[in-house]
Amino acid sequence: MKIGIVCYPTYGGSGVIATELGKALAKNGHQVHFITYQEPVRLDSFNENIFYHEVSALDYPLFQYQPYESALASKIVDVAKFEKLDILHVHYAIPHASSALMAQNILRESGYNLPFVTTLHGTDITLVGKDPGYKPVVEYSINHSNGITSVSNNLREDTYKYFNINKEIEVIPNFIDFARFKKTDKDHFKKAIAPNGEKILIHVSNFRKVKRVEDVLRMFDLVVKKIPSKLFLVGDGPERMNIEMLCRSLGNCDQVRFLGKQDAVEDLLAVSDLFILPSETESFGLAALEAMAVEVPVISSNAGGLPEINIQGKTGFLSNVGDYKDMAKNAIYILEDETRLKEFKKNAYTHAKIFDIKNILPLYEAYYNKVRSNYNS
Ligand code: GMT
Repeated sequence: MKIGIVCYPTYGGSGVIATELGKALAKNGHQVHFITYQEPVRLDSFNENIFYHEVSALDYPLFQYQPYESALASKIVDVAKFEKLDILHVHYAIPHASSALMAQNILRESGYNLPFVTTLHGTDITLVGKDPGYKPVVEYSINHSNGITSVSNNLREDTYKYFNINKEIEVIPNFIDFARFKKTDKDHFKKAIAPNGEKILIHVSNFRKVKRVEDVLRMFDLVVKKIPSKLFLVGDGPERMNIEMLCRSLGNCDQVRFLGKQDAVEDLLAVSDLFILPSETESFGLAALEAMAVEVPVISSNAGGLPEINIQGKTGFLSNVGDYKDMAKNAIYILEDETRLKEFKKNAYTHAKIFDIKNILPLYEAYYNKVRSNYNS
């Protein structure tokens, strides 16, 4: 198949999933065309089946905002016609689904049929999409997608709850490439940062409000009083400064390392004992799944789709949003007993295996075939 993929190319779960999916499809013999405003960050190796088409939105003094949606639709039309795409897969509804719909209508006028699949990732529904400033367009373009997938059952339910959707939404969960996310021996590194055998807790996110990074610091403050430990904060974003201030006022900065954006997250996970994700909402929680693949149990909130990947009392624990005291209690329970910690690590890995890309890729391929045959009949 010749597949076009539209996504956000920067750091972020939806772009990561779109890029890794494209890479896996290309390995499986499909021709994949990424259509984005910048080369996706995870598109880091050459494959003869992968092509990249840059969307450039013309700047003009009249524009306060560049009309990216029109530039993207025009680029899709151009790539579809020239490369003879069979299907288009857009990740994150805003504005990708409406650009895809516009491109499809333009192409139809010249006799070219291009079905498209929209994958809903989370904030395109739960935060931004349902805002009245976007809702009518989001709802319309989801309803006019030829296929709709969501990354968790919870997000599927939320989409039906917040929007008037008249189509079936297929759940295809996010996935892990175990060739990259696997436990490796980084003992020398662990000894350097935790010379006295301290436990390592880790949080990875884009430091937006929705991630509640302050709860990570507050729960860590309780944990470190009972269990000698260190905290890695990986990522960057709007809340970073507030979090640094909080760390200073709690007086635990000596135990906390702000590591900024990191490409090789798997190396940091390899030395970690516990992953912390206390988000306000989280459609899936790919970062937590990546940790589990590297045998790191998870302490999370019970928001959104998190209970679908973090299993209470088995792969970790879930608490109500904001209940950092309960999170600390659960973290101490796991960390204070080596045998228990080992058991949680093993369970985390076993559960992550369900989401192996080898299991999920065929679901996307079958779904593309179904959408194509429905569209052409
Ligand atoms: O978490 C973010 O703020 C980034 C966002 C994105 O679109 O990149 O992540 C969403 O999509 C990921 C991939 O499907 C999911 O794993 C995240 O749970 C989801 N984030 C939220 O729902 C907050």
